[in-house]
Amino acid sequence: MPPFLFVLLLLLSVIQVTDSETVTSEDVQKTCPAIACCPGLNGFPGKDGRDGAKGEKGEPGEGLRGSQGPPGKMGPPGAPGAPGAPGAKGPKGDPGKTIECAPSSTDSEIASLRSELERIKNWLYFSLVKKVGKKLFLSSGEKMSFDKVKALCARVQASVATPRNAEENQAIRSTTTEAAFLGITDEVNEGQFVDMKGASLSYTNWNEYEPNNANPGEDCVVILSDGKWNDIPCSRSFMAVCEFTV
Ligand code: FUC
Ligand code: CA
Repeated sequence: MPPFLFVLLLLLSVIQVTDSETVTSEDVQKTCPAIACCPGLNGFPGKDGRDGAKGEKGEPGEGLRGSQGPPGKMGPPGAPGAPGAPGAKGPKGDPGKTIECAPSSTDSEIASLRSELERIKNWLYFSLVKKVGKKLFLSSGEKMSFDKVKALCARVQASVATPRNAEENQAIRSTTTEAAFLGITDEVNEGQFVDMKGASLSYTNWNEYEPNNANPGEDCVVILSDGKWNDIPCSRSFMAVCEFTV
């Protein structure tokens, strides 16, 4: 066979194969050396290039809207409102009933009551009550501690008997035949005897050698049967004598 005929046949067979079969990369690798000399055939696509630069943000999508959520918590109470306007005037009430009033005391009745009161006071002053000026001294006839004497006198709106002069001292002494507490102590400052309001004394009638604070803690004072004073322990029991203001 002549050489040009051989080349012609070879070209024809190659064209037939290209038209009738899909050429794969493998085929190319297998066949390329044989067709490398063949002009006019296109190469295969190259590999994918690198990712491009990030694009601009797109418009919001138009997806489906979700269902409505549950109601929120109740808010705090509001400030109280202004007071309302006064209500309308009510209907007129029923007429009142006439009742019989007790007759007021007559002058003669008042005079009678006053007279009776004076007689009762005389009975009291005759034996129990001693009056000096605007003061009344009265004994309960019982012995008790100083604290109880204070409480008893306070309960009858009086105070513990406190002589301010010899006349009052004699009146107190005559209310009882036994020693009685006086409204005098040195509980706050030992040796400084004061009255129940803390005021210093302008009148005293101490017994000889008294006050001596014997039996440690003699912070209270009693009036003895002869009218003289002695300091004694407040916890001991003596007669209660109160003074009232007329
Ligand atoms: C005197 C008094 C005391 C007590 C005693 C028995 O010493 O001063 O207070 O009464 O006697
Ligand atoms: Ca004493």
